[in-house]
Amino acid sequence: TVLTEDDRTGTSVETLRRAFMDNLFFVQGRFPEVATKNDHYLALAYTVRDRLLLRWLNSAKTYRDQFSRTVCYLSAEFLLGPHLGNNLINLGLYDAVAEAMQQTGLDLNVLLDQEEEPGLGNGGLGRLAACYMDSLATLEIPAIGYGIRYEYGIFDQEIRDGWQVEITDKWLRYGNPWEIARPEITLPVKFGGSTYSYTDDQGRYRVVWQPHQMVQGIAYDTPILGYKVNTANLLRLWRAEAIESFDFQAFNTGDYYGAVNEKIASENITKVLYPNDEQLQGKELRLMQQYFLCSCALQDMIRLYLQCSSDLTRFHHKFTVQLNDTHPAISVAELMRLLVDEHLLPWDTAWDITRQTFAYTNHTLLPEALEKWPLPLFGSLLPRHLQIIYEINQRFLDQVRLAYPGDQERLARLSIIDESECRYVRMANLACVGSHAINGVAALHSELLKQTVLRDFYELTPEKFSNKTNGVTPRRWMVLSNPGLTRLISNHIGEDWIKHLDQLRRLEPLAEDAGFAAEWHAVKHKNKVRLAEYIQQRVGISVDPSSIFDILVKRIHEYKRQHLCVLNIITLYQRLKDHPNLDITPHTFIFGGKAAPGYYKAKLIIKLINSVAEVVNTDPTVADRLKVVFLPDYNVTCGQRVYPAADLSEQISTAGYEASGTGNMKFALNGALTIGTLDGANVEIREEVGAENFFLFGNTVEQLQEIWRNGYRPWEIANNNPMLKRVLDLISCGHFSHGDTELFRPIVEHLWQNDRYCLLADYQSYVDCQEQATRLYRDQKQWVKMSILNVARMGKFSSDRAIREYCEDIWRVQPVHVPLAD
Ligand code: 26V
Repeated sequence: TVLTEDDRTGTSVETLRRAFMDNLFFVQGRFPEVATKNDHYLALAYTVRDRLLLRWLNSAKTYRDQFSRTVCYLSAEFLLGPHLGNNLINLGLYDAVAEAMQQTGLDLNVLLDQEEEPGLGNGGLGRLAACYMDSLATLEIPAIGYGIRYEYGIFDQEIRDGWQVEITDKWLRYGNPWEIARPEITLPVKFGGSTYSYTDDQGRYRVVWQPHQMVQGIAYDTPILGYKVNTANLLRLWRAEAIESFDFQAFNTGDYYGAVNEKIASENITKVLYPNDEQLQGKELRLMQQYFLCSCALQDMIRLYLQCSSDLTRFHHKFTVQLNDTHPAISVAELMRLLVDEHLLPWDTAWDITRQTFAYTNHTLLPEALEKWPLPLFGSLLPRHLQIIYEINQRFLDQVRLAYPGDQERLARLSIIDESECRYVRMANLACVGSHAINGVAALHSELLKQTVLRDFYELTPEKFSNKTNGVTPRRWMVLSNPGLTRLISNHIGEDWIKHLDQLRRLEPLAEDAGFAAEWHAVKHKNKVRLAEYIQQRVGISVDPSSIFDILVKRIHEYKRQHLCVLNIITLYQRLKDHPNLDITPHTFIFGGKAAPGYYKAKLIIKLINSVAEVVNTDPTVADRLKVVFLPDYNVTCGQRVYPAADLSEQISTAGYEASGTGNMKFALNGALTIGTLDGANVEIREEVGAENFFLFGNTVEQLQEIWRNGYRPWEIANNNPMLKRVLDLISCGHFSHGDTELFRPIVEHLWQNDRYCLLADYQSYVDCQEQATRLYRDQKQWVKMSILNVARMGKFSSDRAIREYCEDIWRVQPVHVPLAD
């Protein structure tokens, strides 16, 4: 039989071309002669979306018919990156669509560049959530991602005079073709007010929360398609709106402007993503965002549940909820409130359900990053939740007293309420008490968690703790971003590796194959040429693609030690000044990353990088042997250009501070070698790729502990190291700041006096290691071989592996196959 392809679902080049023209005409309302690039992008996006929707509706129907056990990933951030290319890859339609566009006289790459990425996250944590959504769908696991639809995502970064300037991210300006608004799915969320209690006619103790303010959450759905499967899961993001826009109570009573203000206040809740690394304790709006997300998500789950069953006591059989850090930890109290107050379950039953529902992932050991909310703020915004937390805490502490009679200090440390000076609600404690599983994100991090910030919880309930080392999706971070390497690999070992990354092992024998190595080198070189062109166009600096591309991209933070890399650059510069004919490996340093707007030191580090760049790039003595580039507005899109072009990956945080890192995995997967400390997932990467294929430097966690025990005296290190002293002096004397001796004083003085990240303690080791790496780079045969072996051994760091572990150990959830029937 001859099947005519449907324009909405067909996949032949001809059908795709026709569907595109149809959408250009009937959705964008344009004829070809006047259509803009954006019209073309949107017409193509709608063409792709139709194909997604077919799979999505099939998935939804399958899950509903089978009442499938479902993972709910609760996260304040989802840093998705652009959708179009990724959906084309996962649909298996990339080449067909490229062909269809070409036949229409268009270049797919130009259309891909039109997409403004949804930057609904700060960095690693949000990007991890996005990788996990990709893997959940690819592994055919029923899943819903619940998050916030921020009107403004992470700010766009511009660099002016070397300083970071923040620009609002108007990502929705030209519309978002990937979401479907669900105005009929709205849920009420209450804030403030007071509570009262009474005994109902059946003799039950009831609490009523009379809020001061009510808003409604509106669902916006984005389908997340797996790789070459029919599974498309749901990412449901919530937007806040006033409950009834203008016929509000206040309006009726004549207070028109009061009603307008109420509306504005409601809509502010989902206005903007908070940058992390900022003191959030006093930020009421941030707490409102968190509660808004939790309440919408849990009400939605209960709504879905009640569509198929009226017995809420089995809620945790249908849903398992992962808390992505403590941002959604109020969920613990909210689920209790919904079950006890609104669905009238007994406390103990509700508590069993709650604990069996939630699991908590910790993402940081930095004590100042552990969330706590001042009690007065918490109580005025969420009076009922504070009561519930007191009740949870009382019952919990009763158990602790039984386990540790008389141990008052331990009791105080375990308490959900911090009673020292000001009183606070400790969100990590709430998350631990309310969850059946707690995990860290790399082996070292999970160990340190048990020894430090969550030590008392570990001693109390060791069986709850496990490690789930992070991973990244090879679909976005290899197939989409590095087509050259993807093709080369697939030509030799087939395509299985894309879903089973361990298969990359089959590349190992090819590391000895000269022909393969030459091709490998050629792919990397091409990627470097492409990045060099981008750098030229973006910042007007010309860099040599045959120099070593040494790259450090991540959020700017003192613990990540971007300034350690700067000290090495100045060291090389100084050497060249001392010996102008010194034969060094031509070296291009590339930086990228945003600083939190309120974090002055981090912004000063950006200024330092740009100031050093200005001097080094224009000094005739250097003669192009050293180049320093700061790429503005580092984001997912930029990452996709950067990782494939890297020779050397900088992972230089102070040991014990980077929970995992995921950029380290993206670099190594794309054939960069790593220079790094024994921190986060670096430890495991080195274990996998082999110590001989990894440039290790710096003090270990244990050595640093020893240093602090004996007293850290950085000034002694500097005074005993002539080159280090010269480097620091060069900054201080204004060499990079047009003679200004004040500008960088905060950085230098701090390093010199009491730097908690022990930068000077790792300086010499880093400089030596850099030299060893750059020397080795001259032996291209050896380097390429190491690069191939790195990639061959990176299988462990697929997010598919991570998600499989979560499914087996924490979620106890199984794949559900979705057939592609109509
Ligand atoms: C928040 C704050 C807030 C206050 C001041 C300092 C500070 C520093 C960091 C943070 C972010 C904490 C959560 C987070 O983003 N963690 C990242 O999670 C990634 C995914 O697991 C992991 O790879 C990164 O190592 C970790 O930093």
